[in-house]
Amino acid sequence: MVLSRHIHLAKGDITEQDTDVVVNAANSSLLGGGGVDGAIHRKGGPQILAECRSLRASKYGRGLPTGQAVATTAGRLPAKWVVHTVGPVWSDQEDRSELLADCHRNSLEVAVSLGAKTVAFPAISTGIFRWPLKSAADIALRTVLATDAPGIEAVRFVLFDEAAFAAFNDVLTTLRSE
Ligand code: AR6
Repeated sequence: MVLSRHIHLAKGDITEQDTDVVVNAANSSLLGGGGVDGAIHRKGGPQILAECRSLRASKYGRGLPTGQAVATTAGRLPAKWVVHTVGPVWSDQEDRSELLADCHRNSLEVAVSLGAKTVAFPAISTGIFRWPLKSAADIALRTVLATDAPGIEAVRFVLFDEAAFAAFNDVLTTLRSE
């Protein structure tokens, strides 16, 4: 595996990141929720929700499909843009890994189209959507490393707690030794 892109792991809160883009683990309604989504709307203020509502009205009347990504400005957050993506809900009946990979690929593609240089991701789907941490870390890191994203210089995974940080750190250490 080519480790050309700078990947950093940080423990912390995605709403405090000063990267050009922060990625939101949204739901298809784009109208907010708990977890990362709740924190981004709470701290970012009403402008983000207003833009999400107009995206619903103009382009995504049926909601943003799982795996897709779309940008708004970042309101009062330190970032310039929020890229909202919808992770898959974990299933032990069906392999939805490609949808989780799509979230990362499509978020990077949107970030490239915005001219962003730096992107922060949370551990998409690992909270309310119940995806096991180690598996999510494996998919997220492999996908970001393998995606051609011209102009993106650094990607930061912002992990909220010790368990998430440890899972991403273990996987990244393994990938770096492959
Ligand atoms: N900064 C960074 N990571 C966080 C933060 C934060 N402020 N808050 C939580 N996490 P989740 P999902 C971690 O539930 O699983 C919403 O209702 C959290 O510990 O935010 O993709 C949406 O509207 C976990 O590791 O996202 C959807 O309905 C990770 O971020 C649904 O939840 C993701 O947890 C999406 O669920």
